[in-house]
Amino acid sequence: MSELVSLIRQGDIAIITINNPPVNALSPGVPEGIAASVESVNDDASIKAAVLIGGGRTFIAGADIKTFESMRSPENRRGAGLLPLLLAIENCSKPVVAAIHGTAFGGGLEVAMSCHYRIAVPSAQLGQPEVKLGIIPGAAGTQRLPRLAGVQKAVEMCAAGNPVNAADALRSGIVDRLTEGDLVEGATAFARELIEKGEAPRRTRDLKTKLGDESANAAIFAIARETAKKSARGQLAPLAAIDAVEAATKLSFEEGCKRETELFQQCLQSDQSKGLIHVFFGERAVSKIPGVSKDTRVSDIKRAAVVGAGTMGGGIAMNYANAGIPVILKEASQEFLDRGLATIKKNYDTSVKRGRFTQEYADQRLALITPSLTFDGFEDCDIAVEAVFEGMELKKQVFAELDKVCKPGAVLASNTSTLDIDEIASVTSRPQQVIGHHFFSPANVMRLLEIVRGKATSAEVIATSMALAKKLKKIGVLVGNCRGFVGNRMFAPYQREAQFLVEEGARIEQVDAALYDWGMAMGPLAVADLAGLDVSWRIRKEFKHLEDPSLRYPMVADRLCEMGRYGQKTGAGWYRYEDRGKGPIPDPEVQHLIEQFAAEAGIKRREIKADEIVERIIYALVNEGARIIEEGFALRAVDIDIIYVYGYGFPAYRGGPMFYADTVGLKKVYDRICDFEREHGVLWSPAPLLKQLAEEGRTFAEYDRGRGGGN
Ligand code: 3H9
Repeated sequence: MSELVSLIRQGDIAIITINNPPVNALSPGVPEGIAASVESVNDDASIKAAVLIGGGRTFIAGADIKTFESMRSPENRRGAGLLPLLLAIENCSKPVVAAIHGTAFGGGLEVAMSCHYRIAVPSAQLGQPEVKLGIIPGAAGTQRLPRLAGVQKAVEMCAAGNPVNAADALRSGIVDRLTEGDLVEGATAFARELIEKGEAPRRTRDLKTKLGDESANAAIFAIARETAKKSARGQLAPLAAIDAVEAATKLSFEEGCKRETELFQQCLQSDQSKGLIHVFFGERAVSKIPGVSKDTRVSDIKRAAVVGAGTMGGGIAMNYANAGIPVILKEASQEFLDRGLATIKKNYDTSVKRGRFTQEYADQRLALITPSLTFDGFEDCDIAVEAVFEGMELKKQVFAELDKVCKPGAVLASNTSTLDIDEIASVTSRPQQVIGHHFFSPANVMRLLEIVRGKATSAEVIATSMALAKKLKKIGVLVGNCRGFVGNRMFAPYQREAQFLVEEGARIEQVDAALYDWGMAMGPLAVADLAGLDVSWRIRKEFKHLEDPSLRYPMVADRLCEMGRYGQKTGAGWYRYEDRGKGPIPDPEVQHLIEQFAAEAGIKRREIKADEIVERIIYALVNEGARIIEEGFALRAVDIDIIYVYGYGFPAYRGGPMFYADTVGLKKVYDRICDFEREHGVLWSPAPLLKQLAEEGRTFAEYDRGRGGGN
């Protein structure tokens, strides 16, 4: 039929195959190809049934997300022509069987549901993940799914966006049968049965029995809305998806589709969908590194070693174990080793209790971790990760030792969050093998891995680290070797502004609430308490000699540390903590301390509104981010966005700090930063790149594209 969609015949059954690698997205040409094939099936009297299948590794993974930008324009607002295609499939006069392997996601599941029957292999995944892109199903998914799977299931799948496996899909009625053997054979056998039984096409849109009754549905929708408000705080699409499924229960199929299209378009036009789609492509863009190609050699990491069994080291060892890689965990003393192992065990126990892992799985993972007080066995490891206390001298000692004991090709990685990788590498005979692997706490949970290249780090070690990140189920982002690298370098002015604001008159909890309500996972001062105020205090002391004494300095955090208030771990920091797991409690003693300090420093206190709090704190990120891009320590603006979304709790629906600045408009952001410079001085001097882009009327995304990167 076409290159993208082919039709072959097996006797009186037509096999329609979609060939649009890698994921058979419904790109231009694919819907047209399917429509033409269906027409042939209708027109050819000798064809009695059809099978629709995906070529390669999957069924259809959805609409082509790259086309969404053009779908935002007013002339293209009818759901990319998919609704008529699906009606054409459903109206086919011969039974059409969807044969599903890999993923039937989004528009892919919508296509499958417009077929009259569905058969899947047991490993298939089916889902309506659109809310993860800030949109809702736009080709009748919210209308057909409740007719097949019932209202409860449809609401869950459309509002949360999580896929179901084939067994679940069978139980809930989304697929009609599973086949263990060859999918084409299974599907043609199914089609043959339908022909022999003389089954007429069964149109999903005509099914009504699972649409439930109004009072039971009302409870389902009310609970779903409550859940979505909590689990997808601030997001529009999950609520819109629930509205659309509700429409399926109250309106005719045609009217329901109209309502779905309206809601789909509202979501598609939102900044939230732009932000989430930016993050979807960004996650993939960060793996593209100039100078590292598909041909760059990647070492297979089969055995690992971690030095340091503290919070970070233990979490890192768990990552390796969870990926099935045996790992030695080395500590200097039995006491620290026992403590580290006890924490690891507790983490696994918690996961078992919460139902994330079975006991057997947890036991297997734990057995992959070999505790040790010596470097014995390091000679067989393909990587050694140093995760000791954050201090240059100690790190150098460890690397000198690793250089002696590790085999020549081994990767030597440091988990430092701020220290100079080149200085660390200088004590080894192989700086090309040395790299930063900066994990984020808790290391077994947070998805970001900042991969820090030193000046000598080889392309092979970078490629190996990127591939390893994937294996560890992390998102690896390559950054350059500057103080704090990308994430923590930007976090310093972010924290600084939060502290200046409390000195200037905002309450601690007001600063945190402003950022939380704006979408951050936690407020900045609550985060500081969680991370431990002593950690950044130690780093500030290490770099004190580099500070310019004429610049304003946030004093209160140092004062809190001097008082032994290190945050949650000592029961007091910016807040007080009474019980572990209970929230922070505002502490009048700290408030008093701040007021006293402000008076001594001559800072005039005033009322500060939430908008200003957000601007001061978020624009501080943007300004530093722009400097980092210009200085080349981040490859692209999108790399910074991914770092902040996956490492710092930045709301994905705002796309990351640099993308968010694009949505506000760089001129507006730049002007505001100039205001701040006038009010607060040189710490706010605008980054030259920001100034340049603002003056040229461009965005960071355009800047990325102009340099051949980004989305
Ligand atoms: C939708 O369907 C809306 C409908 O209701 C209709 C409305 C009218 N489009 O992830 P990978 C690219 S919304 C375009 O590395 P994996 C991806 O960028 C859609 N491109 O592979 C990458 O490109 P590159 C609902 C897509 O095996 C390459 O394919 N569907 C799309 O790790 C390989 O991808 C979804 O949200 C796409 N739909 O994972 C599913 N999908 O090589 C989104 C992928 O240049 N996709 N690409 O970097 C996924 O979740 C994963 O890609 C999948 C495969 C699990 C399928």
